[in-house]
Amino acid sequence: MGYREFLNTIDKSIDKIREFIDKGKNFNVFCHIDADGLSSGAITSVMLLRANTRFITRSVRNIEEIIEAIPNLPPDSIIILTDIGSGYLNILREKFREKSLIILDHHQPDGEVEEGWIHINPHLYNIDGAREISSSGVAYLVAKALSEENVTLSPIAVVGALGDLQDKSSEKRELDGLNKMIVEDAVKAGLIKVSDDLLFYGRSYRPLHLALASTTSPYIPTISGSEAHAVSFLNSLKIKLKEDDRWRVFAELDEEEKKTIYNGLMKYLSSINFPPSIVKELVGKVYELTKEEDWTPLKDAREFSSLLNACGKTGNEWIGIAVAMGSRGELLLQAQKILEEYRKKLSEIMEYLVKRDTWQELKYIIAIDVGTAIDDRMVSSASSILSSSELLPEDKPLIMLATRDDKVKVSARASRKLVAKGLNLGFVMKKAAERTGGVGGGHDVAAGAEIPLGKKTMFLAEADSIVGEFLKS
Ligand SMILES: [Mn+2]
Repeated sequence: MGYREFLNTIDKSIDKIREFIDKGKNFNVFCHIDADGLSSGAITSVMLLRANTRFITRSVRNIEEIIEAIPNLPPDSIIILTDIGSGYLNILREKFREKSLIILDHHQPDGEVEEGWIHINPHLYNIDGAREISSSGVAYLVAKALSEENVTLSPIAVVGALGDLQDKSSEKRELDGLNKMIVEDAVKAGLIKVSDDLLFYGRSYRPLHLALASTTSPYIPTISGSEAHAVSFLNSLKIKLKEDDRWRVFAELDEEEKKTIYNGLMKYLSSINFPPSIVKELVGKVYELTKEEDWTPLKDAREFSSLLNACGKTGNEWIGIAVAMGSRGELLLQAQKILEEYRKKLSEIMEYLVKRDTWQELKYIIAIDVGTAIDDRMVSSASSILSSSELLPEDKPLIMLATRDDKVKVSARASRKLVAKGLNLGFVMKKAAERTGGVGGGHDVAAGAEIPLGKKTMFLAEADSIVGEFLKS
């Protein structure tokens, strides 16, 4: 659908971007703080660096931070927004009509852009921005159109797409659509190797029990986060953890052993009253970054994206951007430490959430209000894990709320089945936020909002009734 048109538009906008570069303009890049946001920020930064421009890149939590920052920029600087912006075109246009904006995003667009602005968004060409391409992919296509040398950035575009869980639309976890074209670029350039396997975390370098305990996508109740449970589970299946004195890793298991683990997990899950189909999420394509060291999380594109996500959600965005731009050494060690701590915290959060004490079942939605118990920046990761692990009823979307200062951060996720029935969470978040004095938007399967603290109950009631309207019709 519309691929050619989309790519043509990118080609056309390149002339304008090149003109800005030739005129020696200053660039200011704003990117969102999740893995796709930092990846797209890094891709744009490398593109500008290679074009010998002067630029500053910064990450932002939300659109407000951009709206506050723009008036303080040098008056003739070029402003690039990545992984944020398309959902707020009217506000941007109202406030910054006279500025030059370039928006590289994949969220559902709302409103029109000012004439002369560049707005690259797959939705404008009937391409599904929730599944077929991420903002990192958009930034990558722009960078590649500007200069062929930027093909080296294709693995980072893959990392960004996986960070946004764009591999979840297919039966087996695999990137599709324009993402697949980008994967092919990376494969052709010898930068990525694709294979089929079980997607355990650290499959090529973590001891089996640690890899199993570290896997959170899907989240395996009572095993994810617990080394002791992982060990006793593997022992019960008579899987050898060691070969002589060396710990074995998943990548070296034979097919028979992999099958034993897969079937063993299904049996185990049904024995503790969880759906055995959770393990289906373990099967898919592995995207390996061939040039990375074997023993780092950068080797596996999904782990690379968790590393960026961890940096972004703990106030270490710049470390993530630097690593995605190519820094290694001391910075990578720091990033790995951040990742380990983040994963520990996330697994504590998941343990708390799967107990279901905090869940509230409304007519059409499941609401979880964590108050200040969970950092608002971690809420979207937690809701992604919950929703992707079949821990939720398939027929109700999840709406999670966390409080920071006088604001409530909302994160919403829907199953593929609900989206197939016509539910669009981006629309739900936008409408419910509008009616309660906040802002919201996103994708059909995953969306978010920010609302004033006193409006939680009203917001949930609005969301419940809007979801109901979608599902009744
Ligand atoms: Mn994104």
